[in-house]
Amino acid sequence: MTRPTVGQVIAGLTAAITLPLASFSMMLAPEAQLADASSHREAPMISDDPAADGTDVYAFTSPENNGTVTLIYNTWPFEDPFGGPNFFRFDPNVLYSIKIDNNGDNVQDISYDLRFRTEIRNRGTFLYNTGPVTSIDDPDLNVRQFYTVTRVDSTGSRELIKDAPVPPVNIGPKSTPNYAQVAAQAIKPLQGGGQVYAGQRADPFFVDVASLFDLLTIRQLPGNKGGGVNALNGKNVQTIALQVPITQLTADGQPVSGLGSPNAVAGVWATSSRQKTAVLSAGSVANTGEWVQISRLGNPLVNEAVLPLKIKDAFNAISPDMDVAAGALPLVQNPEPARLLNALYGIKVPTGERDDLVAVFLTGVPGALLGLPGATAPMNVPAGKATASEMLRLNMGTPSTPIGEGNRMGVIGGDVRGFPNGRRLIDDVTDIALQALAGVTYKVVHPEFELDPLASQLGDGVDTPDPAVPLTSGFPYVGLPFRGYDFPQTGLGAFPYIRCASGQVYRLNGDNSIGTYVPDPETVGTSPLLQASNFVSADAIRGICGSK
Ligand SMILES: [Ca+2]
Ligand SMILES: [Ca+2]
Ligand SMILES: [Ca+2]
Ligand SMILES: [Ca+2]
Repeated sequence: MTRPTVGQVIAGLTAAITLPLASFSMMLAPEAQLADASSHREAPMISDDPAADGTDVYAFTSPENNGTVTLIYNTWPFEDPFGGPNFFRFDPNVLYSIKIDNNGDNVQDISYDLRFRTEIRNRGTFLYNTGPVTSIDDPDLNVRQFYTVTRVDSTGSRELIKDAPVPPVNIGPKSTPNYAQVAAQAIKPLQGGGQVYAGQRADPFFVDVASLFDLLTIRQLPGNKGGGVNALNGKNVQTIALQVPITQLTADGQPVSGLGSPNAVAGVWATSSRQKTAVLSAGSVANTGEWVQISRLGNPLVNEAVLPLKIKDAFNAISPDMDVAAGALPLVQNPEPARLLNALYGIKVPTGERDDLVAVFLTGVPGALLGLPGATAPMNVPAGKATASEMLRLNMGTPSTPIGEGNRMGVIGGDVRGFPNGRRLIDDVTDIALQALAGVTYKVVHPEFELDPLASQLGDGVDTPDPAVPLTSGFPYVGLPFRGYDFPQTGLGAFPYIRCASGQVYRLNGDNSIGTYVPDPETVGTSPLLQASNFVSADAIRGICGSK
């Protein structure tokens, strides 16, 4: 791995700073990325390389497997469910890594590295699958991916699994008729304990990107009463999920005895890297040389919410221990988006240096501040020196949250099992960030601060992952992918028929009202039939069908 020196990074930044910044409206643009989809397309360079673009990182104590932590790294922002004949996949030329700092010095101690390869059974066809794929090793799956997980630490590197299968993408009723079953077969045990899954899933993130990107518009102010549109509805991602024993993550190899245990806090971030040189020739590309990090993601929203364009690409290339030298600290201490909240909505934001945001994003939050039991409870401040460096920090002594439970506002909602203590799939990091920027976390550190009444009501009006693809109660927890066949969503007008809850089929009128009864549904043939599915809720169907 080539690590740029601090000098190189600063030289690059200085060069970038000299770029002209024209008008005020142009200067608003980076700030308006305040609530970008977590890390979907957050920086100019990586937004041209979606296979490597990390969208979200999650780290939480596992709901059903005590003594383990689940680490999730998603890539491929805004991935459509359809996409044949060459469907979305992991890039065999990318090194995907999930990294851990377990002793609070901001330097990685463990890296879980994944490399993928693609295998094609029959090159004489254009088909991805030559028949229904009903099991993970179904011979009808023509284009297959396999991967290796390697754990790297100070003692060397060790393969935890080799040639683990990636499930097919979720294509449609003919190609992938029993998708959930096939996907479940792709969950594989890791040597030494734990398990892994790598494959397409529904993007569990939720955010009203379309609105927030329109100069931070909140559709229904102040944002805590719904009314947002989830831009990730109907979008998939490529998910890498690892579930590993806590004893393999702690510095001393011992279990974590509780929140106050000195080995409890793990810093987590994920990276994508490509080899230094790609040589193009007709019909092929040869990659050689050292690995260069091109995507980095720990906390959601930092590179998009806090960092300006001049530093975004460099931030993706450096490791957390270089953050202060790269100038990230003052940017977090005095974040532009907070000023934007003031300028656009008149919210009275804190004016002092934001030590609260430094704790949330860079150093961890002391448990004493939150009134956690035991004066030494660190919440998610690592033992040793908690110097500023951006990573997700999880206290591995945190009791797990069963899927379907927990407060989406995490710590500021009184639920210390959630963000910024690691990050669960349900954590509404957009609303948390908006409220934190407006001063809710500042008030915790500075009780004398007079909080604007609007601050704790801010949000984007989208509160949960898409309920059409529910989180799974077991590993890997991320919902099954949207099915390509059901997209694009062309509106109900594309459906001449509807199947109501009774199971009976009716004609659907042009104005989406229910029409005449179809006594023999066979006559519908292959006409599109509107029914409760991944993207039409049972409620919507009931709304049209009434009592039928
Ligand atoms: Ca990203
Ligand atoms: Ca370390
Ligand atoms: Ca088959
Ligand atoms: Ca939200």
